[in-house]
Parts: sequence; C-alpha cells; structure tokens
Amino acid sequence: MSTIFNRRIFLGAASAVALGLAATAASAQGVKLSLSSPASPTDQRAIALTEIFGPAVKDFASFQPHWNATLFKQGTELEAIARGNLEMSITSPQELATLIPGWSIFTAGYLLRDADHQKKVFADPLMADLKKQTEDKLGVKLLSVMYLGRRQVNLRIDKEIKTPADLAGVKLRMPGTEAWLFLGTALGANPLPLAFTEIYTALQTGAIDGQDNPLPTVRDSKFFEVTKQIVLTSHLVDQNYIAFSKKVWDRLTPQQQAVVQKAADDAAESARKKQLALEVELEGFFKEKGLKVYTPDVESFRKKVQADYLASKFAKDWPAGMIEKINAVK
Ligand code: KDO
Repeated sequence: MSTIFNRRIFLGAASAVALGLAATAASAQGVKLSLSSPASPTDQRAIALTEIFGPAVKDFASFQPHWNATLFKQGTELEAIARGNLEMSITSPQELATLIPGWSIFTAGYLLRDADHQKKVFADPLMADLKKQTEDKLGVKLLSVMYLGRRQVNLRIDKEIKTPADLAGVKLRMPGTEAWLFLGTALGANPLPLAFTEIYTALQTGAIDGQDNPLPTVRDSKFFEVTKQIVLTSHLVDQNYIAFSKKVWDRLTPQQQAVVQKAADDAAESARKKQLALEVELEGFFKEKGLKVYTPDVESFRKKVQADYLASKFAKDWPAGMIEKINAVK
C-alpha cells in the first residue's frame, strides 16, 4: 500500500471564480448556524456534529442541521454559503475543485494513505494557500477535516472484479462533479452522475450497476440491501471538511471563534474514531447479510488510477511540488 504519486507537476493558472458575497449573517449574539448535507442522520459525522458541535456552541449560537439534503441539494451548499443563505456544510475537495481548480489534487485516487495522513495533511502549512483561496474567493472557512472512510466499489451485479479491466462497461454511480466522474473512469468503469439521495432507488431498479462509498456509508444508507458485492479497492481515503461562513466567523468574538474551532475539531475527532472502528467491524456485517466482500488486485487499480490522474488536465492545476509535500507528511 505504499506506492505514492511521484512526478514533476505543473503549475496551472488558477481560474478565479467570483461569487457575490451578499451575506446577511446574524450578529454574534444568537447566531443561527444552519448546516445542510446529504449525509443521513445516522452517519457518524452527523451524529458527532449534532451531539458534540451543537451543544458546545449553544451559549451563543443555535446549530440547526438539515440532513438527507433536505435544505440544499448536494453540491449547491458552497454557493449557498457564499451567497449568505447558509452558514455551514460538510464539503469535499471534489466540490471545492469546481470553483477553485487547485483543490483537484485531493480528488486523486490513491494519494492520501490513511485517516492519520489525511488529518496531518489538513493541518500542514502546505494547505495554507488552498484554505486562503477558499476564504477569499468563496467566503468559506474550512474548520476541520472529517474522515468519511476508504471508498470501496459496491455492486449489484455478480461479476468478480479483479482489475480495472473487469469494470469495463459497468455503470458506476459517481457524485455529479467532473472530478468524481474522472475517478470512475480511472477505475475502469462507465461513470454515471447521480445525487447521493438517489442511489438507493437507482440500485434497486437497476438504473446503475453500482456505486462507490466507504463501508459505514453503505451500512447507513442501506445500500447493502440492494447490492451483492463489495470490492475492497480502497481507491480514495475520502475527506470532507466542516465548512463555515467566513462572514459569520468574522462577526464572532475571538473567544467564540475558539469555541467553534474546538467544537468542530472535537466532532471531527469523535466521528473519525467511530468511522475507523466501523470500517473494521462492517466487513463481517455485510458478509452476514449475504454479500461477497473481497480484495481485488489493488496494485493494478493503483497503477492505472495514479497514471490517469498524472496525465489528466487536473494535474496542470496542482502547484509544483505539492504531491511531494503531501507524500512527505508523516
Ligand atoms: C457521495 O455522494 O457519494 C458522497 O460520499 C460524496 C462525499 O463527498 C459526501 O458529499 C457524501 O456523499 C455525503 O456527505 C453523504 O454521505
């Protein structure tokens, strides 16, 4: 599992996205913090934010989470924050990359090694520029990194998958951004864009052959009920970030900011530990439910995915030396 990206990369021109920041945040007294996410309420990130983040900020803010994408559709949350219509979301590098191309480096498969590497990379000075661009261009402050888990290929078809060639023609649902779809292609599949909340029905009806998500998500959203196998490709150590309106942040006192930051870090840490434990436990759970769970030739997936990303148009937006810096974080 140690092969890493290693190649000279090119600095591309970061295309600036100008979004109107007509935010109308409440004053720091009685701040409303609405969060929108497609995550289910049983997702460990949702549980941690509800049980840890909300209570921790309650003296000066009212945390109002909306799960299952009931407030904003998946992928529209960042713009909602930028426009002042939403205060928080759990965003992803894939969503950020649609607005700030440099983020696409974190959409590459087989880059981050594990949850610990992911956490250390987020805290490393190498992230300073991307974080600053996100604040300046989108008005979004990224508070903490949340570990979603290692993404695995979860199929409703029986065919055994050993290498990317075995996924040829397989209709694999991916979230609807360019970077996600590229990952599906790099895995060897035929990617189809679909919102998270539509996956279950699409699997049930056969509109798609499969989807990819970490094991805890396959359990929380009950995809195991409508699929036959899980191929442990571990192609992406998936990360989400707790996104917070910069306008609202700037209106908080330094003490309140410290409370919000600690609340986010504590929630992320708690969810990370639980996701990691679930990833270990759940293999047995799915087998009991009658699914095949097996490891393919991961090296063949790693080789193809890394090569495809390095040759991709995305790589042109990665700052020179960034891959090496990420690899060097221990
Ligand atoms: C998904 O749509 O497959 C995905 O796992 C992508 C993640 O970045 C994240 O948006 C996640 O959905 C949602 O939080 C739901 O778990």
